[in-house]
Amino acid sequence: GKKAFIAGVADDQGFGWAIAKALAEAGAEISLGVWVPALKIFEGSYTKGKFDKSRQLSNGGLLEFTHIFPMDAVYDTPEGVPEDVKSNKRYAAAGDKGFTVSEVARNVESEVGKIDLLVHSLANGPEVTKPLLETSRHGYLAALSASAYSNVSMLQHFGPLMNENGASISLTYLASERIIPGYGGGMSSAKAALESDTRVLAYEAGRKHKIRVNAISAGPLGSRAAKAIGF
Ligand code: ZID
Repeated sequence: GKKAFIAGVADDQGFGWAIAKALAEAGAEISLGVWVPALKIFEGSYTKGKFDKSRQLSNGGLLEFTHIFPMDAVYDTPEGVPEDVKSNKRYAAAGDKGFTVSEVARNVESEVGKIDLLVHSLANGPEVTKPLLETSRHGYLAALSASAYSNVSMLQHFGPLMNENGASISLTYLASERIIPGYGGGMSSAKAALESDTRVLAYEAGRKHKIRVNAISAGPLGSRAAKAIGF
């Protein structure tokens, strides 16, 4: 069967979860990258059976995750992690195998092996509720880092461990090309970057790794992220 790695699942409400379920229905083996600050709650809810209803598959089985890796997609290498993050309780608890994109890729390679499907289902924009006109440089760059560069980094580090004919997918939003008030903080800019990068990475990673790179412009879903911005 195919092996999938999905970054950006922290409950059973979002696109990442729905994609995990669809891929499991199709027979894939699923591993997750869970944002470090959300990891403990996710694992707690998972073991306590809070997701059992949404884990049900049509064959009567339950959605299983082969591996769950702590991850923070705004960091690429351990050298790039600031001291205050390193010493943060939740980050320190993530273990010594690391949570940066390069470390997660290495951990996936040694614990899961080569993968066929790479899913980027994550975004973050600390100033998303502010209009672009009022967004700070810091907020703007944070949105681009978490929501767009994270995809570049994932392809950079996971590309070499993907099987030929594999595919990567990310989730974008129409606010990249049309004005949608409320999608602020540089999130519209981040999605525009994500879409442009998708074309360039499809060209580059297509040649380098023989994989496809795509993005889906999603419709509305009442995920945690969407509720946070009142959509
Ligand atoms: P989600 O909260 O389930 O997933 C986002 C995940 O990202 C969470 O699990 C976070 O823990 C994780 N995360 C945040 N920062 C980091 C980090 N630094 N490292 C690792 N993980 C991190 O929400 P979701 O399912 O809505 O989001 C998944 C993807 O779908 C994101 O790229 C969204 O931008 C995208 N998307 C969602 C929607 C929506 O409606 N939920 C829409 C379009 C795209 C959309 O906004 N009309 C109005 C709005 C929309 C569509 C139509």
